[in-house]
Amino acid sequence: MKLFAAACFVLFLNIAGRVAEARAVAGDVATQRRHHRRHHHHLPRAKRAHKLFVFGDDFADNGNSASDPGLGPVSRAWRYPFGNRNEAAHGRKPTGRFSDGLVQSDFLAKIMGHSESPPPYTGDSDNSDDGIDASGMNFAVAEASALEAPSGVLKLRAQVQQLRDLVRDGLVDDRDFTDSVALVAYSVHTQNLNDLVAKVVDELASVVSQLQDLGVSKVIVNNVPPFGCSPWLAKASNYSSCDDDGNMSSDEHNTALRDRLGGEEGAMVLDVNSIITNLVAPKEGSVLYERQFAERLRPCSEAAGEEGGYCGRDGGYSLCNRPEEYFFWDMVHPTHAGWRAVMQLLQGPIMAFLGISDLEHF
Ligand SMILES: *[C@@H]1O[C@H](CO)[C@@H](O)[C@H](O)[C@H]1NC(C)=O
Ligand SMILES: CC(=O)N[C@H]1CO[C@H](CO)[C@@H](O)[C@@H]1O
Repeated sequence: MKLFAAACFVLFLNIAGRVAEARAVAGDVATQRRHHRRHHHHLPRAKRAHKLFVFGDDFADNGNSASDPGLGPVSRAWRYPFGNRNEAAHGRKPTGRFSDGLVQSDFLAKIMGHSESPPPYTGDSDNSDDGIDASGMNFAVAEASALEAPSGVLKLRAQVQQLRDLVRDGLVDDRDFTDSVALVAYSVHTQNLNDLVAKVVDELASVVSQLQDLGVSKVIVNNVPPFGCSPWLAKASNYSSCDDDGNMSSDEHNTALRDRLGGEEGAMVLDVNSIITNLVAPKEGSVLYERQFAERLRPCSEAAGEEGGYCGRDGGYSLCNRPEEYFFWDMVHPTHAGWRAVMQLLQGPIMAFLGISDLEHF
């Protein structure tokens, strides 16, 4: 039976009200787990080779964006000081990740028992007749949008189409989707002009159903971070407080996303917003969060020096000495340490949703 047919079957059972359901809510994280898909979902202990398919933007991109320095800031993740904390595996070189080291998709892969994110779609020359990498594939690309971009490309949809094309070409088949996981890491700052939030959330929901129709078992969808707490907006207060208007537009998106996907079969809205809020604007006396980062709103690297400078432009930025003490790497992206902390705090709910029982340490 084709997997998408199975998905429809489960949906039918759901309508008939005969599917056992267990709902786990951890903090503000709406997690939902069905006890039954086609069989009990317990991952084998020894080797978890379940594939991860990654979609989204800078939060998850591990090398899909263009590296040409002539493109300016867009390609900065391919230049020093990006990646300067990378482990020897990457030769301490930039990899196109928007961080001093790893990004969210890497830490999700670690939770699943892989060493880092599956390879980038554009960087994978091993798409031979043997199919794709055993860990899956990363389609996320920096600056991806949900709706029509100026270039006329539906970015998230186009990423899903890339996976669909691999299926069509026989490089990905049903076996690759067995117990597979998709991450949809969309983090764009949208304001609710002309129902934009509703349109974006509709598109995200559509992307989730497209992935489920392809046969992906479980889909994790990020909610958006508190934009008002990004250095970009916190700069106005010399990095001493968050901007309420910025936060409010995040909250609008996240409320709409939760209303739309909160109870969806096989989907989980990952509450990165609460975790980041706790880490960068901890409530007074919240020892657990206050101790995590010495610098919560100030970025490790920011524009300095020459006009038009930015992190990644020669002579155009300042760089901190201890990135591990900073939550933010640059004006919008977390550091390696920032992502690690976020994903450690979300590890429990993710394990519950994916049915993983072995705790990975990272
Ligand atoms: C901003 O904050 C830093 C560190 O707290 C301080 O050294 C600096 O003087 C402040 N700048 C302004 C303009 O207030
Ligand atoms: C951490 C923080 O500053 N949160 C604020 C973000 O904005 C909303 C809406 O204005 C406030 O309620 C939060 O306190």
